[in-house]
Amino acid sequence: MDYILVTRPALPPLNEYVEEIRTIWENRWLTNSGPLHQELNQKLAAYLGVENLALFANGHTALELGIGALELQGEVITTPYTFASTIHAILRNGLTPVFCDIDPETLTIDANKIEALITERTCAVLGVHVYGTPCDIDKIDKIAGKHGLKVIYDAAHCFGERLHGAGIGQFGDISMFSLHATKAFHTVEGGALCAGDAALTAKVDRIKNFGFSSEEEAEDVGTNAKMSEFHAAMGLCNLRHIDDYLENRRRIAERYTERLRGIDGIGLLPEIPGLTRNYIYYPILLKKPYRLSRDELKDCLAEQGVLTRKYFYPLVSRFACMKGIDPGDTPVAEAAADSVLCLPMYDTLELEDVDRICDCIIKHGF
Ligand code: T4K
Repeated sequence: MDYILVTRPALPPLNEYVEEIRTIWENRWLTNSGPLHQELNQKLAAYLGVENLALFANGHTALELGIGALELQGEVITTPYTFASTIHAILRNGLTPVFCDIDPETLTIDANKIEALITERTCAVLGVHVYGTPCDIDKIDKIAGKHGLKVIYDAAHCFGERLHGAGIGQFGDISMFSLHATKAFHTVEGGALCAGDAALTAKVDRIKNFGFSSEEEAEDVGTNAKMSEFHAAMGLCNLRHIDDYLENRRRIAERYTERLRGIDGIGLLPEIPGLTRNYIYYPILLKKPYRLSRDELKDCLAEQGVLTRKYFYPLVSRFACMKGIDPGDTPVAEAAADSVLCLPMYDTLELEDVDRICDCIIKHGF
């Protein structure tokens, strides 16, 4: 059977990539902030609508090192409804995650529940714009301003999104984009960190290169998290096609929405005024009167050759490695984790396949 996977990486024509990497052979510059890296850095900052951007080997290290550069201590209020990376980035900086429940509509951190969790140890709020839906940025800003907290956004899912015309990476003290193969735009593996301030960007750029500020001085304790020229070349090629990739995703998402909207028992992502979405994932949330459980629907689709994913089940706060960390009181997040199913979504998915998937969901659910 030919399986439809939950996602497939977008790829430029092979000859275009070969052409792009030709210069690597010509100048023998393979990594360490080479010319392709620099070109991509500058083009991505313009595309994303941000002033300060640093590229990394992957999204996780961008977030982990970005948090490290803020030199925080204590507790970070965050969401359990996310990929493992978000919470690992907190823990690996010696900080304690404090889990806040999520909003039932947007599935992002519930800004109305943040203040009750603030203690004298709280240093930051880390929100995840999950599935590309922005957190309640204004409310989080106000709370952070009132209590002197840093604001960190995991924008792993948000490449290219704009909110009322502003690049989504502009919000918070730092924001991280994942440029992983499974994202709307990718550099195979890669990540980008946007910071409100140029000095912080210079600092994370040093940290990703052993803290070097010159050939003879390391100003910060660093690591190696640099993006290579081959990865940057893939980014430059994909950037030429990004508008087509996003347009295809929009058409596919619209078809799903056309078929599934208004069906009692199938919840869809909310429409957010002023948001240009990138349609990175297409999650549905099942509830009564839908007849099948989420797991039953997953199995049923798999029998038809359609592979879906339970992003994000279980909650990160339930992983074995979180032993000793308070999982908090997050019933809305628990319910979302138990009912969500991410349907196949990638730029080359055929509309006939979307129809087949929707037929199967509707036929078996009522
Ligand atoms: N924060 C959040 C909120 C995130 O969601 C993520 C990553 C991060 C931080 C960290 O960013 P990165 O360090 O990854 O840049 C995938 C991705 O690896 C991960 O990037 C993503 N989020 C997460 C939600 O999903 P897995 O373990 O589910 O991937 P995997 O290998 O099972 O692939 C998913 C599907 O994609 C498979 O069905 C097959 C298909 N696939 C995958 C790859 C890699 C392909 O067809 N070709 C491929 O090359 O984590």
